[in-house]
Amino acid sequence: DAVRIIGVPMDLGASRRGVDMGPSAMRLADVADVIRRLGLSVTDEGNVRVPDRSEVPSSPLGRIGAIALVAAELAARTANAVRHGTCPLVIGGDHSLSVGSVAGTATVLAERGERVGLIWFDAHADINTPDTTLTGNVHGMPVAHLLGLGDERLSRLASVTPAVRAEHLVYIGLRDLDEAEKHTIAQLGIRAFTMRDIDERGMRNVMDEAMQVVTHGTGGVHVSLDADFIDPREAPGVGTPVRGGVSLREAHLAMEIINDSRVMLAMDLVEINPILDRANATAELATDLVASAFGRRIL
Ligand code: DIR
Ligand code: MN
Ligand code: MN
Ligand code: MN
Repeated sequence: DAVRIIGVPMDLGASRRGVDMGPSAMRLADVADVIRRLGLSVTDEGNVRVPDRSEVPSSPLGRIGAIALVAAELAARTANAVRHGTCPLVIGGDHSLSVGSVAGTATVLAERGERVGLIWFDAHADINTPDTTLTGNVHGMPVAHLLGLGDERLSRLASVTPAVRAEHLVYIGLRDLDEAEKHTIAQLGIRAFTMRDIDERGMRNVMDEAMQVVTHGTGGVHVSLDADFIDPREAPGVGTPVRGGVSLREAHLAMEIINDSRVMLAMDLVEINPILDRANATAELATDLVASAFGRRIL
């Protein structure tokens, strides 16, 4: 079993600065060695090249072109890793990068006549389009584009459109949505587990049902984890903290269940913001979560 780390030091999809330092924070937390100690062979491919803010338009929507170019490069790198039977671990970077990573996984599965399942761990649904967004921030839009909506520069990065079908997507951890996003989720019939579902039913039940959704009729699963999924008391160093998130143990249990299932083809770990962190606590916590997803066991 092999893992390829791909860094995406990008914050072009965000208005607040800082998540471009996420890949450095994860490397300082020794993410490669931590995975290696699980007995996996790990290569760090370094970073995808991201233009500086000074090189791109200053309006959030004006940056879509630059984000699309970064995402296309990331899609190619992700696809290459998956095609070779290795698991890409994409460390970000704002969540807009996932239009590229998930497109890469979807492209390889399409070559095999299969579709990708997607688990989106996030406080947010990230399902705005340039028409519905209230902020202009592209990190609030990757899911819409993976479903084939929005701007064609972001929605056509995979060899199949949409990259992901609504019935193969599941959300876990939602607690902060815009009205238009709630409407889109209902209209498309997307399976969404909010914090209330986790509170009422427990993470084990939620994950069992989620795994059924993303494995039914798919050839494998892409896991996209926004660090704001975890409660900001434990993970303060994230792009957009929202109170009332999952506990550290709930997050580990979710990762352990993913590892048990053996279906994960690729993983994104995004939205780490060292500027808001206590020392490097959030990247260290995220590194531990990655370890659980790649097979670390307590006993
Ligand atoms: C909001 C916030 N829905 C937006 N989204 C965030 O900007 O579209 N996503 N923070 O991570
Ligand atoms: Mn989020
Ligand atoms: Mn975000
Ligand atoms: Mn997100």
